[in-house]
Parts: sequence; structure tokens; C-alpha cells
Amino acid sequence: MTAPELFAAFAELPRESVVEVEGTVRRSEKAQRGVELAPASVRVLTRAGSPLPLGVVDKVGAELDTRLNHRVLDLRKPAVRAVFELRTALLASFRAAFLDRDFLEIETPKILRQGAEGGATLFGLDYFDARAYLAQSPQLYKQMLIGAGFERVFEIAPAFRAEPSDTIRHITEFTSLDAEVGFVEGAEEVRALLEGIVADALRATRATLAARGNSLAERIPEMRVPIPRIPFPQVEEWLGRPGSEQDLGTEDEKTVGERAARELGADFYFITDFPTAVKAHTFYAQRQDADPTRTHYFDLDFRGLEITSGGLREHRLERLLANMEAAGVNPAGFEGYLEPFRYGMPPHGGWGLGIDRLVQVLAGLPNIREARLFPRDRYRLEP
Ligand code: AMO
Repeated sequence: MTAPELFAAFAELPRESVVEVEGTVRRSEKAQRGVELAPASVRVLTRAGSPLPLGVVDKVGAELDTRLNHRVLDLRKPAVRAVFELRTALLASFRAAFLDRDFLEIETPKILRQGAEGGATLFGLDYFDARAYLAQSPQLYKQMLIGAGFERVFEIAPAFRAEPSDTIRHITEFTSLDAEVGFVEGAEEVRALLEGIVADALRATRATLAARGNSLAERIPEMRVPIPRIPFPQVEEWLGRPGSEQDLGTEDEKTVGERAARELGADFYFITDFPTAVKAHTFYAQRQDADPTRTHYFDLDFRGLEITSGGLREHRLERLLANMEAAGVNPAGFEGYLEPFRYGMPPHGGWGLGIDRLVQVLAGLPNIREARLFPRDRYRLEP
């Protein structure tokens, strides 16, 4: 093709069309990546329609809703793609950290007869002639597998919660990274394992992104272990409501994050010894023998955002049944879960970590929805 022909072909081509160009690659100071292609011929593979519903190279940003409505075009932006490179590196790094520590990877059912995290956020579905639910967490199954003698297990899988609230940190489908470990001596052993895995995963993620020239690498903090453990009573004091045994709301968590940064210089920290009153519905959480008003349950937060919940589980059947009763949960529906507790269940503990929240904070995204390719929330089922 002659130069004028080429020029005409490009000039009339709508943006985002897909073309095959042949030519000579040469060095160029002006080009973004230091090279440019001097075209000899161009073939149009697909013509894009115009106008575009969402600009891909425009400097002006669009509203999040518009971006998500036209997500495929949105994902073409290099800065958006960079988030999913981070996500890929993070997931690979976590998997490697688990495998390094001899964990077995498990895949538990997502269609269940019973929920584990309370009825309010269960999605029901018609299952032939029966009622079933989407899994809110692999909680019961990861515990059952400890009963199978699988001493260390992990799962990276979707979890579903009917969260009616429209917030920047809740979605209805998220990816949960769950772990469960048998024969643990106490909650502290679980915390030590968790912080070691997160620290390793962050270090590896940073290295992978740096090697790819992804600028998000610089945003990945180094996690210096051990990180602070802040007992719940200390948190209540910071919040100016000692002994109130109330759960932590979004604003409370933010306040705690600020205090932890100011007083402990910490961006990652544990909140330990959650009150039994706060974990009343969490029947599987072990209450402390010395003080039954406290549990062996903790959160791992990053700069005021809860990333992980975990703790020691109740492995003693009598107490587990008592917890269920106190929580108003009928054990009759949980026979499959309870059976291993009758036939030799080791002490165990573990955690669930929300990958989407971690991606959100690491990439500095204002809204958790941006951490998923095609997010689901109260109002969004498409695309
Ligand atoms: P929890 O309910 O605290 O604990 O959930 C664990 C982690 O999952 C993430 N998460 C969410 N992320 C986005 N949108 C949501 N709607 C959402 N809900 C939860 C958070 C949270 O810290 N079975 C226990 C874990 C365990 O004890 O092992 C559980 O699910 O990052």
C-alpha cells in the first residue's frame, strides 16, 4: 500500500477496531515503549462501532457505574488491566506460600443444604424438589476435612453473601481464601501461620509485578512480622466504650486503623480475643476456657479494613452443641458436619481472607467492585 492509501485507511477507521499491520519496527524516542511500527500494509480484522459507549484512551474518567456497564471496554485500559495482573500475582503467590508449607488444596461444594455464617445473608436456590443455598464460606467443609486427617488444607474459591447493603467493601460474590490447620496449640499458632503466609505472598507479589514493570509493585507494602496483636479491650478503649462488647462497624475499624498507625506504626495488625457476645452466631468459634465471655477469635486488618477473620474452632462436641443451641441453630440440620466430631476430631483453627478486599487496598481502589472483573452486588447481575 502507498503512504496516502495507508493514511486514508487509518483515518477512516473507528477507534478500537482490530487491525493487522505489517511493517518495519524501528527505534523511536517519541514512542511510549521506545519502538514504533512503520506500516507497509494494514488489514481490518474487525471494525468497531462508533461512538464508543466508553472511551478507552480518553483522559477524562467515567463514573464507576458506566465503567462497569461497559466493563470489557473498561478492562482494555492499561491501568485497569494492571489491577488484574496484581490479582493474578497475588493468587499465585498465596498458592505458592501454602504449597511451600505442605498444605493440601481442597475444593468444597458451593451448593449446600445449610449455611454456616447465619441465615441473613444466605442465597437460596431451587434444587430439584428441595431448597438449597449458595455457600457463604467453606467453613464447615474445611473443618470436616481436618476430621479426615488432612492436617493442613486451603481453598481459593467463590463465596456468596446476600449483602443488601450498598457499600464500597461488600459484594455478593467474592473470592475467599480459606485455610484450616489441625493440631494447633492455640489461636496464636494460627495467627503466626497466617501472618507468615501473607508476608510471603506480598513479597512475592511485589517481586512479580516489579519484574513485569507494573507500577502497582511500589504500592505493595512490606509486612514485617510479627505484626501487633491488639486485644479487643484495647480496641474498645480506643473507641471510648470500654467493656461494651459491641461489634466493630466500618467507622470503628477506621478509627482503630488510625490509632494503630499512630501509636504502633502498624498498617497490618490483629484484633484478638473477640467477645463471645460479638461472635454469638459463630457457633464454631471456640470460647476461652478461662473466660467464656471471650473467644479465641481474631481479625486481621490493614489500615482500618478487615481483611481476615479466623481463630480456634470448638472441636469438643458437647461444647459445640452448646454453642449451636446458644446461637439458636438446630443441630439436626448439621449431621454431616457433626459426624467427624463424634469420631475423633483434632483441635484445629484457621481463617478466611477476602481476596477482593486485599486487592482493593493494595491497588488503592476506592471501591471493591473494581477488584473484580465482573462484580456482583445488590443491583448488578450484568455484564
Ligand atoms: P467472615 O464472614 O469474616 O469469616 O469473612 C471472611 C473474610 O471474607 C471477606 N468478606 C467479604 N468480602 C467482600 N464482600 C463481602 N460481602 C464479604 N464478606 C466477607 C472479608 C472477611 O474478612 N468462616 C469465616 C472465616 C473463618 O473463620 O475461617 C468467615 O467467613 O475480607
